[in-house]
Amino acid sequence: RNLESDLRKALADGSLTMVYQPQMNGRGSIDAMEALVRWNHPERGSIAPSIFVPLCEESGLILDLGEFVFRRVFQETAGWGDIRVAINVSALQLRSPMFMATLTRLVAEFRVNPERYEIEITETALLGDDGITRDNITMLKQEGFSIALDDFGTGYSSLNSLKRFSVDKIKIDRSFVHNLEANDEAEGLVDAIVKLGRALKLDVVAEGVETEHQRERLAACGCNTFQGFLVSRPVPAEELDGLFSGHN
Ligand code: G
Ligand code: G
Ligand code: MN
Ligand code: NA
Repeated sequence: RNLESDLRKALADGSLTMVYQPQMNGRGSIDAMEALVRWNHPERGSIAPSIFVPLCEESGLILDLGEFVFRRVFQETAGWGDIRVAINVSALQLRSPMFMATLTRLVAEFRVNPERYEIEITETALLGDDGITRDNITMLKQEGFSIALDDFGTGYSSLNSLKRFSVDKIKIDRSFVHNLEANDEAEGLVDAIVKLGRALKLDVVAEGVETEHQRERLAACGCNTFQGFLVSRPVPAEELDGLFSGHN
């Protein structure tokens, strides 16, 4: 059967869920949680977002998926006190003229404070540099959301676009972190990214940190905020509620 029609159903029937992965800072406390969508297919089991997010983009379902994600994340995290939450947004979603209207409606419906939410975009989103994307990012910032650039270093964003779009945070792609095990060149690259981030006054987070050795090498480069299996796998909201509910 067709995955696309299954996906349409999944958007309605509850088999899509969110999990949350912490970003831990140098003081050992949690700076933010990244929300990640999961699909537990009734027959095929778990299907990776790297499969079904692109499928949503090709089949016109990406705005529905995007709305599902905002709605569910706001619902699940509204009571988390002042902890920050990062939400991934597809480049196609950002290119929609309806994007901000939908988001503003959900912010009002769930009474969340946009300053607690960080929108993760990929470098691809900045590449096209079309007017609608630019307006959406400007409006996101005006509403109080912050912007994180995901998978940093794998795309083609110019230094110019980091400034022009008022990016707040860059996330060092996990391929660089992975290579820290293997070679010195990787460490040079990470070091350069951290310096770049500092020069532009951006927060820098390393992704995919799995080992103590990687954490040490990152710290040596001046990067002290980490996301990855070393800190925690992504977990469902139910497992986190106790952690944050006293935060208010
Ligand atoms: O969680 P995982 O590593 O499997 O995610 C794979 C990819 O799917 C990542 O690049 C991530 O950015 C993307 N992704 C995860 N959750 C979401 C989401 O809620 N919305 C969008 N657009 N992409 C997501
Ligand atoms: O591209 P993005 O950063 O949005 O996606 C994060 C993805 O990376 C998630 O699917 C998450 O499950 C996965 N992930 C999180 N921590 C680690 C890790 O330490 N190692 C690896 N290989 N993947 C990770
Ligand atoms: Mn991300
Ligand atoms: Na990433």
